[in-house]
Amino acid sequence: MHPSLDQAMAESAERVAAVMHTLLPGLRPDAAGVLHTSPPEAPLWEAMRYGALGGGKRLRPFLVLESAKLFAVDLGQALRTAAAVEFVHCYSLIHDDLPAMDNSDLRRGKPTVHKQFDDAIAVLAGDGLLTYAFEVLADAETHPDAAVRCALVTALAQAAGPAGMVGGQMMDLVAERTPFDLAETTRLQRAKTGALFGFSARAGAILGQAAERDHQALTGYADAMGLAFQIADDLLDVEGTEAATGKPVGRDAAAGKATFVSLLGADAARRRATELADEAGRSLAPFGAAADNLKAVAQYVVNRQS
Ligand code: GRG
Repeated sequence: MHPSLDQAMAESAERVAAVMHTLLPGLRPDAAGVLHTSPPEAPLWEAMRYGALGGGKRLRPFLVLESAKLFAVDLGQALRTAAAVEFVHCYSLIHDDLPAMDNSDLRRGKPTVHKQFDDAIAVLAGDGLLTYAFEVLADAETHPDAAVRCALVTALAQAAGPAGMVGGQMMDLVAERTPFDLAETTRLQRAKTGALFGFSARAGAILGQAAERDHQALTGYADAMGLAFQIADDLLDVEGTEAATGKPVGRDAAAGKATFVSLLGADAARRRATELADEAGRSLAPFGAAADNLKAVAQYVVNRQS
């Protein structure tokens, strides 16, 4: 990775982690302000913390912070938005790992939430993170203008919901028993993975009440970058190792699922990912050098090992 991107991503991850820790404290007072040392709901908060804190590349928060910089958005507002999108991402990983879905034991190099706790707690921890993300966005601390908060909530709901990530996950289940072609696989991945990247890249424009053309430039960037990310993910599933990725590999082929690699072949998939990363960079032309980190991250997602 380019040293300056490496440093920028590490700084962003540290800042977002601090806000996520604050938003997910170990013990919380109840509605009456009483702090119980061992309340019955404690395992839920513990599982939410386990699933959300520690580990992960924190890519989506990085996109939020970099997009926020383009519009001189207040850092505190950007960090809360970044934490919210990471909560949604972590919820999706917790549920995706469940026996009813991918049935994975390892995530981010650690036992998955249902392995560490149990299936029921993992379902609740995912539900808790998902709903809490919207509580964070809807809070006046995220933005003083209620219309901006409402736009954030709407955009994240669209990205995460049936027209976005969850819809993509449904298509993914169908893809296990129906051969998907390239167009169908692209539509699936745009929804399952790309929609949340799209929200993250546009979040700064929403917070900064930017012009429509800026939203469009960032949408174009995220669309190409998200597909490049997914092609790289498919390549890692074939060529990567469990030790480097921190999660099981070889799952797509075992499930008989069409991927960009199975459809295009590894070499053509790699070339396509590189083209898409370049295309993502070109979409950012209106922002000039201010978008250099976003350009660099599009190249990084193609070349990453985890
Ligand atoms: C409601 C039971 C139930 C399940 C829904 C929504 C959902 C499950 C799954 C969403 C789809 C999903 C998990 C997509 C995976 C996208 C992806 C490649 C994730 C890995 O992202 P990285 O590489 O991970 O950014 P880190 O760990 O670095 O954050």
